Amino acid sequence: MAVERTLLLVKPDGVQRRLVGTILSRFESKGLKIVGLKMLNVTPELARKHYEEHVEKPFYPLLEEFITASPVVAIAAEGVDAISVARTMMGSTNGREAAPGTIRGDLSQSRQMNLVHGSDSPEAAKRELDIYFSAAELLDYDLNLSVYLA
Ligand code: RTP
Ligand code: MG
Repeated sequence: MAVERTLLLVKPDGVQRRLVGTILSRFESKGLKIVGLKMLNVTPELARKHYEEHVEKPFYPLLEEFITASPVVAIAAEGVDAISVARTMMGSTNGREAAPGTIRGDLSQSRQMNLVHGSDSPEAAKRELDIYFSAAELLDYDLNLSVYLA
């Protein structure tokens, strides 16, 4: 059990389908803490960095076209075992095979347009958080209710 940070993306299909709030809400409701949040266009250069393990694969050109087509929302999320918790919530890659109850299983029917990305290991999370966020954009704060007290 360790507190981890993970890089999550709402992919272009999630933004196009106006599911940003829904997807963010699922992670928040689960108890993950948002420590960074931004909307950006993924450039081809950024896509090659992010998906470096896939660059030589046959599906890469289509993946690059898809991920650069319109903005994404990048989320840095923190929690105990946040990396695997988020991956479990996302479901398997192909939306048609992803289990009901998962984000992809409930909301996607596509192998490519599967709404979300989540880092798959601590090494990947560190690498991907560095790609999408500067140190200053990742915030340390306590969750406590006193901010609501008048
Ligand atoms: P992600 O990296 O985006 O969190 O997704 P993942 O681990 O579940 O899947 P991965 O194998 O890493 O693939 C990265 C993304 O590439 C697209 N893809 N298209 N057409 C295809 O055969 C194919 N396979 C993968 C998907 O958008 C997938 O999430
Ligand atoms: Mg992956």
